[in-house]
Order: sequence, then structure tokens, then C-alpha cells
Amino acid sequence: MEACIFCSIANKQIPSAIVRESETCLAFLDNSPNAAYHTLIIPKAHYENMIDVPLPVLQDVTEMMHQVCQLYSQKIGIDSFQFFNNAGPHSAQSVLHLHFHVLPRYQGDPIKFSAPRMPDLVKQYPEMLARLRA
Ligand code: DGP
Repeated sequence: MEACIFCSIANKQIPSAIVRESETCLAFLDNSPNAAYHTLIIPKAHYENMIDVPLPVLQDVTEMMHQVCQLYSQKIGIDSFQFFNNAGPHSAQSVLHLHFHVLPRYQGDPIKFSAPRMPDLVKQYPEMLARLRA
């Protein structure tokens, strides 16, 4: 495996602004933030993305996301979040180590992350579902 920046962060070979740590996961501040307290949650073990991660590891990651949201809510009164995850070559995944973005949102934020809608796809739903059942 090529050197992985998030593995290096997980094993403290390179420093990061750590928010929370457990035996299996780490929460640290993104070094290219979209907002204050923009946080990344990773498993310490290397998995590329949502496809190869085992469910128990994903559960640990999810638990830490929940803990970080509660921490930010209780300590600094953040009441709004967006969560996102890029997985795979056609997404915007730039680091190939599973990570979830926890992005606090604030009143008056200049940016609201939203994607263009494709309403015509609704017509294709029967065909799309049929492919899943084939
Ligand atoms: P994505 O595009 O979903 O793969 O997001 C990767 C994020 O990781 C991006 O927002 C910047 C952040 N990032 C990349 N390298 C480092 C690093 O060395 N330290 C920290 N704290 N964040 C990093």
C-alpha cells in the first residue's frame, strides 16, 4: 500500500488537531476547512471507503460522529451539521482512507452545500429497481 496520510495521522507520525480519540477511531480538524470545527472522523485501521469497511468498524465511526456532534452541541452550542462522505473514483474522494466529514453549519453561513437535482431520473426508477432485482 502507498503511504497513507490518514494512517500517518492515526498513528501520530504526523500531527493533527485531535478532537476525540478511541481505541479504533480518531476525530480531527480538517486542514482545509469549509467552516469552523470542520471535522474528519476516521477508523485508525486502513479501509478505502464505504465499500470495503467492515460493519463493526463503521459502527465505531458512526458512534464517534455522534459523540463529536454532542460535544460541539454541549460545549459550544452548535445546533446544525451537514455530514458527507466521498467514496470512490467518481466522487470527490481525495484521500483513499475512509473518512466522514462533520461540517457544523452556522446562522448566516455563506455556503450551503447542495447538489443540482435531476428530476428526469424519476421516470427511470422502475428500470433502475428492476436491475437491482435481476
Ligand atoms: P475528501 O475530498 O472527501 O477526500 O476530503 C479529504 C479532506 O482531508 C480534505 O477536506 C482535506 C483533508 N486533509 C487532507 N490531508 C490532510 C491532512 O494532512 N491533515 C488534515 N487535518 N486534513 C487533511
